[in-house]
Amino acid sequence: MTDPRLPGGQQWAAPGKWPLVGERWPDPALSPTELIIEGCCAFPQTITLEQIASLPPTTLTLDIHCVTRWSQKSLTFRGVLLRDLLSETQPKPSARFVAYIARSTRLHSTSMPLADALELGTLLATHVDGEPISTEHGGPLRVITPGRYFYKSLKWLMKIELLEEDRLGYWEAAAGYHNHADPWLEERYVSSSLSRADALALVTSRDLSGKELLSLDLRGHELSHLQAVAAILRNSNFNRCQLLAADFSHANLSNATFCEADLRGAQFREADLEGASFLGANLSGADLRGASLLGCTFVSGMAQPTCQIDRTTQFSATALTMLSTLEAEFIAAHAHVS
Ligand SMILES: Nc1nc2c(c(=O)[nH]1)N[C@H]1C(S)=C(S)[C@@H](COP(=O)(O)O)O[C@H]1N2
Ligand SMILES: [Mo]
Repeated sequence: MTDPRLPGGQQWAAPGKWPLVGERWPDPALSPTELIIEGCCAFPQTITLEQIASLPPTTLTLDIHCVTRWSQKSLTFRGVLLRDLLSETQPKPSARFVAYIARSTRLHSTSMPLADALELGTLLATHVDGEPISTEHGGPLRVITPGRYFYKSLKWLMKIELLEEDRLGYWEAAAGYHNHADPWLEERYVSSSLSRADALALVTSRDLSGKELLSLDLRGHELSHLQAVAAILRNSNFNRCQLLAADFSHANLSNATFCEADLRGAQFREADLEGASFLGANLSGADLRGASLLGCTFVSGMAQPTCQIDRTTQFSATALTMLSTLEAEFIAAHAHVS
């Protein structure tokens, strides 16, 4: 049975357990009390949080969908509509994009077409479920962009810039996250710039170490002993592959799928496996110590069975805290956890 509220490839996170993703903390050296609005508008402004609090509030209840495949049901955000804040500044007709910049050390950012941001009902939120948004989750002011993956909802909003031309955000530029980001269209990543023929040639060489190959589709290939140390293979599809003793140590496999793959003796030490799926895979003898497992799936697929693990499959105890209770209990019961 599919849940009509859940976009494809997502799973519900445990109720009340809202995961933390991306930056954990704002830059303490930058002041959190003001919001700057500038760029293509008649009246650039600096507004205090107090002024924002005195504007008519809007509440919005929505499900959030992270690109790493977890969703969280029914969070109620309160704040002011982007539309209401911007009307004061009188955006010029040339303002076609909006960029949000965070009060963080890397000046984290994201952007989108201004028309989309307004139409989606973007909210600059101060509260969630009746409480001020916590600092880790982006308080005192965070962007909430309904209808997009959650990376379009920037934490610790410091500046709104109205732009004539788009400027790719942090994740969009650094990690290949899709710039449109509609979860109902599964717009997670842009594809690798490699042609399929070039990608297959690389795969035939069995050595992907250090290569960057987003969204590679390798379904069903015989790839035993593949060397993929520190390779960047986000969103790649390894379903039903033979990957005996393959080495993915330190690789970035965020959102990769390994459904029904033969991964006996495979190495995943220190790999980034956020949002990866191992349904129906054989992980006997595999080593996942030190891997990051937030939103990773091992148990209870609709179509695929639970993965096979045993006492020769190794996990770090700390990694289990990143999993849902169901997943963590399953691993603790069957694998070697140290
Ligand atoms: N400033 C800032 N905002 C950010 C990010 C970030 O790294 N820095 N990550 C984005 C991503 S990828 C997600 S999924 C959500 C996570 O928000 P949460 O930690 O409140 O769940 O924040 C988004 N906004
Ligand atoms: Mo995300």
